[in-house]
Amino acid sequence: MEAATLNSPQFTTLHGPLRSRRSLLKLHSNSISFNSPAKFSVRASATGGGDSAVTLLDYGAGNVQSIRNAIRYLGLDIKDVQTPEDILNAKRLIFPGVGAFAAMMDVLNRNGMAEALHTYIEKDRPFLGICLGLQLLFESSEENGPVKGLGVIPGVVGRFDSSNGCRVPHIGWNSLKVNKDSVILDDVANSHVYFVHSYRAVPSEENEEWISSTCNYGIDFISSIRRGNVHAVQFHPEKSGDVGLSILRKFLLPNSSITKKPLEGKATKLAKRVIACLDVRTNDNGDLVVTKGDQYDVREQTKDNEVRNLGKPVELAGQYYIDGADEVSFLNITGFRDFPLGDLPMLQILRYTSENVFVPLTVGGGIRDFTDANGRYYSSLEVASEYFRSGADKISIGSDAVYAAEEYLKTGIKTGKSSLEQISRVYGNQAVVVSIDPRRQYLTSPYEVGFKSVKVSNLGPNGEEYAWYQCTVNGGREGRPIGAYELAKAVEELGAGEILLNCIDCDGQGQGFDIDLIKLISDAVSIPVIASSGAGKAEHFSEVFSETNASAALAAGIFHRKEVPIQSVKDHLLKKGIEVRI
Ligand code: 1PR
Repeated sequence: MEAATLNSPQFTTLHGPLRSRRSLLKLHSNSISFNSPAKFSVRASATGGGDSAVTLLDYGAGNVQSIRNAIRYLGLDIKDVQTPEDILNAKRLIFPGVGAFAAMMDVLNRNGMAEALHTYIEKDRPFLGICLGLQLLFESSEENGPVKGLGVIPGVVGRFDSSNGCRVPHIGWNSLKVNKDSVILDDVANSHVYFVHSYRAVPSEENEEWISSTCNYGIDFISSIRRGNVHAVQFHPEKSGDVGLSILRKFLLPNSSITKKPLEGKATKLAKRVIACLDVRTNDNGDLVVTKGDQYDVREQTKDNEVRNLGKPVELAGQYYIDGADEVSFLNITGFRDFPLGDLPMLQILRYTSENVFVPLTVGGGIRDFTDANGRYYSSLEVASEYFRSGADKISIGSDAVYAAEEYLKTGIKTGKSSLEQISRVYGNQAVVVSIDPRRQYLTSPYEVGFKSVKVSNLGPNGEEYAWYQCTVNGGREGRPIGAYELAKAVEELGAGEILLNCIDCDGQGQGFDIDLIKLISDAVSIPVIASSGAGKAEHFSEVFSETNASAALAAGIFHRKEVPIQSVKDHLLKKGIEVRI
């Protein structure tokens, strides 16, 4: 096992395979104060690994931090593949394919890894491919192609079709139909697991003998394959909570004496997600705290006007994972003025959170090109890469996406140079969220402005019947000449994979989501939309899912103030017949 490098001696006990998620997180939060940057030190990135080591093929194109964390959580060392021989000599090989298919095959072919992988798999050596690590086994992929794969399994990997009403990318917790003795999926039948992808392989007579489970998203697609010791999954076990850890444990520790209760669930389809959001910023003492605004004002209405402090970021994120959050989002809300790579504690918060939280983590704030005081230039891609390396699964872009959309709408030209375009090209659009911060502007007539407006459900202060939603930048400080509708459509074209739709008017008010706004945007785009701002009770979640096409709902204040537990929200949704992950 890798020695942890945190200063705190208690921390070294946290990664044993025998601890439950609950006890582990309890220990974690009791032992370290996450407000104090001085208590952090950076963990070594790769381990040497002895005989018990798991060999990991990381070809350098994306975020594989999550799978590293999951392997270490299960108590195993990691040996990184350096040469094709490392593949051939592996005792147990994991290939977490990330990025784009063509780029991946190019790297694997150039450095001889593709051939070694083919040989390893043909010899029936223990293999687990994840996501692209499943797709590469097929004959070819249509992603930027056709591009040839390893050709071990008959079939072509194609794109999901959004014309049948399914949002692409397929993001979220969907159910598995396990249809043969799959070994690693034996204990998790009918559970939700986390998918994030736009391309998929479909079952056919030719590949039928390989298929161990399927999933439905508009069509039946292959969610896992197994033949002998060769396994591959389209979903992300390292992001699928206890169910995912159980799958990894079965592959990595097949002879483990730990008997775990089967985690069988009642999943039937893509679940609606409940997301906990942590707005993070430095308070007046220099500590990074979770804060929460009222209509984006995060300062207390007291004489000292101090920043509202609702807790420690890593502890709260860990708690929300235990409580059943389907995702956790961190928004570095002063990122627009502070350079995030100078903000090491934010990166450390991500690192420590991702060691123990096995659901997707999104981070936003300050993702843009930046030149520091010494004249050193950092591209937005570098900023995003640092976030991914620190454990983020998705990054969220706010202000910079507004500027990119304005430019695109003005010229009609995709320059490929905006942060949004660059990051989605390298990491895939499923890894890029655009966070919109609109403010409602009432109108007496829908023709008063050149932006898309709605007939509002509640009249404006002067009896206005219409409103448009003006986008803002810099944490709501500056209104821009673009509406939320126009922005959403533009960023979808520029490569956003998901939209986080806030509403400044509703933020922190507890009066419910802005249904008019969420309906407008979720009907306008074919990528998933996360409804945000205004949740005050469980009924607000069922309302937003019943009345709009939102794929997920996010809340902050009610969870931080412990007014409504995440589980109560989910129980309520289940009672209303809305499928959620349990
Ligand atoms: O512009 O790329 O640097 O990103 C900045 C990010 O920080 C954006 O995503 C922006 O939404 C966020 N942000 C900036 N200032 C604030 C602020 O509050 N002063 N927070 C802020 C936005 C809104 C939600 C909130 C929901 C739910 N926070 O994330 O969590 O409204 O709250 P509720 O359930 O309590 O109503 P860039």
